Amino acid sequence: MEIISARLVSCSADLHSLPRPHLPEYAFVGRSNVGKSSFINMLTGQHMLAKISATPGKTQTINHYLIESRPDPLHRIRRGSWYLVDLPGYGYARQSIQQRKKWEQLIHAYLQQRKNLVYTFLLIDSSIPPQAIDLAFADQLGNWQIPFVLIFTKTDKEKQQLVHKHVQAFLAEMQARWDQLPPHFMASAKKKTGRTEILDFIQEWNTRFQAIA
Ligand SMILES: Nc1nc2c(ncn2[C@@H]2O[C@H](COP(=O)(O)OP(=O)(O)O)[C@@H](O)[C@H]2O)c(=O)[nH]1
Ligand SMILES: [Mg+2]
Repeated sequence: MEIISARLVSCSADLHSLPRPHLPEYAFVGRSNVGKSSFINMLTGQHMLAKISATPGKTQTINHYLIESRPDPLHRIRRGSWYLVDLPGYGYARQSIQQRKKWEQLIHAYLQQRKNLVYTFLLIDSSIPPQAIDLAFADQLGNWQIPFVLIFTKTDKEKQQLVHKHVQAFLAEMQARWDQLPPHFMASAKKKTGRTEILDFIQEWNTRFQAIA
């Protein structure tokens, strides 16, 4: 897939103000500081699109980016549009209980109700061992039967052996709970890896979305 353009089209603080659900949509979620903004910038090839925040846990809105793409540079006609959604991060330590409750209500309602949500991408930091809060969130997605994919971020940050160990440990924890493992990707925003695989995945599901719409 080739990205033609990407722009922020809406920031919603509640479900009533979300854009019309007519395009395939992919949501990105993860612990605050997991590298989500960096990843979104890398994926779209626009380095200023999502803010790489010095003060994490601030944004509490559901941000919709309208992406225009084509399967490859040779396809001049077969353009497609889809939404990339940046969800506010969880697990920010300095968040009040009230803020956390508000986050939960908004995100849970969005994930369970959004009709055009094709896949949710759950970002996991590969530079640290499995975190209980990430496993709990993955379990919750599974319980709600929301299709999701794992993206292991920051794969450049530690020695490859250690990264591998963390990823395998996370997958083993998942396997102990679920019959099937979700698909997973490895990515580094710094080294710009994982981009092609994830864009191809989205391309494939965009085609399926068009087939049923
Ligand atoms: N080494 C490395 N650091 C990264 C990578 N992606 C993000 N970071 C760093 O991790 C921190 C949090 O990144 P950010 O994208 O703001 O995370 P967010 O809070 O999940 O949106 C920043 O200091 C980034 O520079 C990566 O692929 N490799
Ligand atoms: Mg961010």
